[in-house]
Parts: sequence; C-alpha cells; structure tokens
Amino acid sequence: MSVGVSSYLSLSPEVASSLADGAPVVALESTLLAHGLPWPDNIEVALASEAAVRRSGAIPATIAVLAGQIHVGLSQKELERVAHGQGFFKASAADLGPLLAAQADAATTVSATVAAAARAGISIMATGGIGGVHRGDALDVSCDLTTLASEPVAVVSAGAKAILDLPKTLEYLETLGVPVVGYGTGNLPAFYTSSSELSLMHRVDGAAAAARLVRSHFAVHPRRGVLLCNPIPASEALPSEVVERALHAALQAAESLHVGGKALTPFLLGRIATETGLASVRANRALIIDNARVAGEVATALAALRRAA
Ligand code: PSU
Ligand code: MN
Repeated sequence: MSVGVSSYLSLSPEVASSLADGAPVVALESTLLAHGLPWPDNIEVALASEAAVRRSGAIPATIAVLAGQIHVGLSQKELERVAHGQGFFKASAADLGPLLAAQADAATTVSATVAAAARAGISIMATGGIGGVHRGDALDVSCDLTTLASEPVAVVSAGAKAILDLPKTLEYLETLGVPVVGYGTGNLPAFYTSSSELSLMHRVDGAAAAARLVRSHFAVHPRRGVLLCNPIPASEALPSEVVERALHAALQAAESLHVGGKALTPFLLGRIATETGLASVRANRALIIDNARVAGEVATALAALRRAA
C-alpha cells in the first residue's frame, strides 16, 4: 500500500489553476505569523505580504497545516486562525508526517514550507529570515538549512536572523552546497540591519538576473535549493547598536531561563521586541513584506523565462 502526498495536500483553486497554467506562484511561510509576530501585526503582515506578491504579478500561496492537511493557499479566515495561533504547533519538515497523522493544526517554518512547496510544484518562497546555527550552541542547527539542501526551492530571506551565529550559518550552507546570493548586495544581510561584515561570492541585481541564476542553478542541481538574500529596506533598518544591545539582553534572558529548542527563536524575537520598544517588530514587518515583493518579482521573471524556453 502506498499513499501519495496528494492525499495530504490541499491546493486552493487559484493556486492549483495558476500552477497548471505555469503562472508564477510564491509560497509564504506561516510560523512567522503564529510564533514570530504579535497580533495584530501578524495578520497585517500576512495580508500585506500576499498583496505585495500580487503587485509583483504572482499568486501568493501561504502554507499551513490545518486538521492534518497541508493547505497551500489560505483564505483570509484561515490566515486569521493561523495568526491567532491558538493550538498551532511550530512544524519543521521533520514534524510534517507526525502532525498529518495526528490531524493537527500547525504553522510551517521555512523547512516545512519548502518541503510542502516542492511537493506542490512551487519553486520560490519568501520568509523573514531563515533559521541557522544558534549562537553558543553549534549543535542547534535549524532544519531550514538541511532542507534547503534537499529541495529545489529558491528562498528569499533577509539573510539569516541576527540572533544566530552568522559566520557559522554561512559555513554550514557552504558544507551543504547551497548557494547564498546577495540580492543587490555583496554582503550577507543581517535581518534587522542591511549588512553584516560577511561578504558573499555571488550577487545579482534585479529580478531578471535572479531568475536567470535560479534557472541555471536548478539546471545543474535539480534537487537543491538556493538562498537569495534581500537586505531590509534602508529606511526601515535598525541602528546596529540598538540591535546589539537588545540581542545581548535577550540572549542572557534565554540562558538564565533555560529556553532552548523550538521555543528559542520565538522567545528571542519576543524579547528583542520588548527591549526595542517594538521597533524590531516594525523592522521585521518591513523586511518580510519586502521579501514577498522580491519573491513575486523573481517568480514572475522565472515564469517568463520558462514560457520563452
Ligand atoms: N522569519 C521571521 N520570523 C520568524 C521566522 C522567520 O521574520 O519567526 C521563523 C521561520 O519559520 C524559520 C524559523 O523557519 O523562524 C526558524 O526557527 P528555528 O530557529 O527554531 O529553526
Ligand atoms: Mn533549533
């Protein structure tokens, strides 16, 4: 007996017909809604991200697990349920099978969203900042990285979250053979700030160039992802001293309260929000929406390339 993934996948009619027509579709993750941002910022970000994808000429497909089905493309009511987050697990790719069997509700992290997008036939997704190697604990490596190495999805992200060890995160991506590409920048963006000290080997300027890179990457590595790093818009970036101070306080609090595992990232983001008087939430909102815009533009350019071929 074999049960295919299609019995667990539920595509919205709009997403299904767009994919069938070869129209551009962008997957959006839902953990940043349920666990990364407070209400009502989260629902506002969900709707604004979808609107940004549409303005770029693509169709948004926010992904979440609802009652044991992977939904690709959510209604506004469903987005609101996810944003309220009541009873929603935080699912990594590893958790999908167990949560489907349990008929659970879950928000999907980058790793789970990438896996679901790949099954649905979507090749671009947007997030705020991917997970990576946590500071202090080099064994706490997000499943986002390993999943990127094994699924053909281009992920648009503002670098990796500043709460992480950025040099180790880049090393790990190199080990996995995942290309890290600056989108209009030569340096790895650092989430709340537009740049880290870490320079990148690859850079593209504009959506058409990014689409050509994604196409050639998938041609040589048909089963491997690529990370497109789009810096936070300059006018929305936080001063780096503000980030450093808040981050330091948040990391200390996590250590003294022994917060770890899946709870660590949401805890740190929440503490940084408190420490910065919510300035970090405004920056987080802006970078997520801008990444959705860029993903939409790249998806649109990629669909045009595929149609021309
Ligand atoms: N980007 C944000 N906020 C978030 C996340 C990304 O702006 O909350 C989420 C993504 O779902 C990512 C997850 O996959 O954080 C990483 O969690 P962890 O470090 O536990 O792997
Ligand atoms: Mn972890």
